[in-house]
Amino acid sequence: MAGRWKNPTELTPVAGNGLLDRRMLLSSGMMFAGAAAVSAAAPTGAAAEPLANDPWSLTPGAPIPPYSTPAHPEAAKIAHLVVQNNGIGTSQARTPHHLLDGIITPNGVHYVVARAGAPDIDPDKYRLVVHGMVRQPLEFSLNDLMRYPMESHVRFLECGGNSAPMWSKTPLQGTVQQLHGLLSCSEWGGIRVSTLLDEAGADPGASWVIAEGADGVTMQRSIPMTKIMDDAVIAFYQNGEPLMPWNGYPMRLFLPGYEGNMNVKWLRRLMVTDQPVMAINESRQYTELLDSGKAWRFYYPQEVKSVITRPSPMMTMPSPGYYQISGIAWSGHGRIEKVDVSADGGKSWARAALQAPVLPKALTRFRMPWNWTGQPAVVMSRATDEAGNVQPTRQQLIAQRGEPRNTPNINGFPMEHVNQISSWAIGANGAVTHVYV
Ligand SMILES: Nc1nc2c(c(=O)[nH]1)N[C@H]1C(S)=C(S)[C@@H](COP(=O)(O)O)O[C@H]1N2
Ligand SMILES: [Mo]
Repeated sequence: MAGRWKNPTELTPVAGNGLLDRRMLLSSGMMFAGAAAVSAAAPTGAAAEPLANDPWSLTPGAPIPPYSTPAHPEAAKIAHLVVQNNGIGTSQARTPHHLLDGIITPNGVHYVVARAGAPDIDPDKYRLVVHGMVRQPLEFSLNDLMRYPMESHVRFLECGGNSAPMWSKTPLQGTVQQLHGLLSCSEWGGIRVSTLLDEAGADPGASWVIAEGADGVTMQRSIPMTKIMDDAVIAFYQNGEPLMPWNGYPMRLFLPGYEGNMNVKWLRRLMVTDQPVMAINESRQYTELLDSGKAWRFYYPQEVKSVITRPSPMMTMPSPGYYQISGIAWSGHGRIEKVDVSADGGKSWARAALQAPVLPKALTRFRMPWNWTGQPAVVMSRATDEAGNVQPTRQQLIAQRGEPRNTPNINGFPMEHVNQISSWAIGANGAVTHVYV
């Protein structure tokens, strides 16, 4: 084995500042050797001595609880970042992407945006109605709906206001959770909305479906009939278990790739109609006020985006040497085609490895081997989706939308659908900060 191992410094870089060929990741032995060769924690003679029995090895362990939760302080760091408004007004919780890996968001840290908290719904009394321009209005109990053909898909969900802190005039310092945490990815299980509309007999002249939630704000959004018939789902399951209370239990609308706000939680009504309802969430909020003074409304897909989750702001790189740059990419237009990574502030780029599965409208994990020399560096990622959309630079987005008008607080939504490239600077001391290049 040892003969095959190479020190990463002997590997040929593929782009500036020490980016290494992604194909290196195919050889795990080499990768591991690389880490060991530069790691301060490389095995020593002393560490290889027989292990002492610590207290946890000397007594029977804890009994299995009915439902497991991360209990150890280290594991419990994986927590929501909650901004609560005493149940009145909008509360938010952000997903800690800087502490996660892979593509699935654990249910307990799925992001939340809720206008009126999570309603305490009795599933036995709960009803969903389908009415409006239909031949036959329908009313369903939860048990009725459970008999319909079910399917599940891994899909991301992202608030239209996610990444809004990136629109600040000066780079706000925060974790990936603070900057990009209104984003999660789950396996959503449920039934096609088209199945119910076919049964109700939707009028061919109908072009919209108004979805309404059962929470205290009676949230409504207008969904184009084309999207409803294409891939809209009424979801009951989230990563295999019933929806979490804050994510819409017992059921929510799920519209793959479309802005989070349209995915109405605690869904109780689908009204088939021929015009949008002009709810506050589509006429005033979740619109872009353009420099012309006009508002850009009814803009749905979440655009192609990516972010490096490790290393990322507020972290410190312990020492120079081998690292794996790791991050997530996603697009509301379909699959991620490629992710390019730069370690020299965008002067040179190289392709990252995309980890399977690469699913449409789902988070995609990318990885890039990197030998950090210890010199200041700026790492960036740029995603391209299968529709050919390329994640814009900050300058390109400003050219399209106009200069940022205000410096938002980290929880504000001054601009929707912000998908510019994120740049993380690594100082000579290893500290990672958010910069604009
Ligand atoms: N009924 C209802 N649906 C809702 C909301 C809400 O407050 N009430 N918030 C919306 C917003 S703004 C977003 S971004 C998503 C968030 O879904 P999540 O909380 O499951 O992540 O739900 C949407 N659906
Ligand atoms: Mo949202």
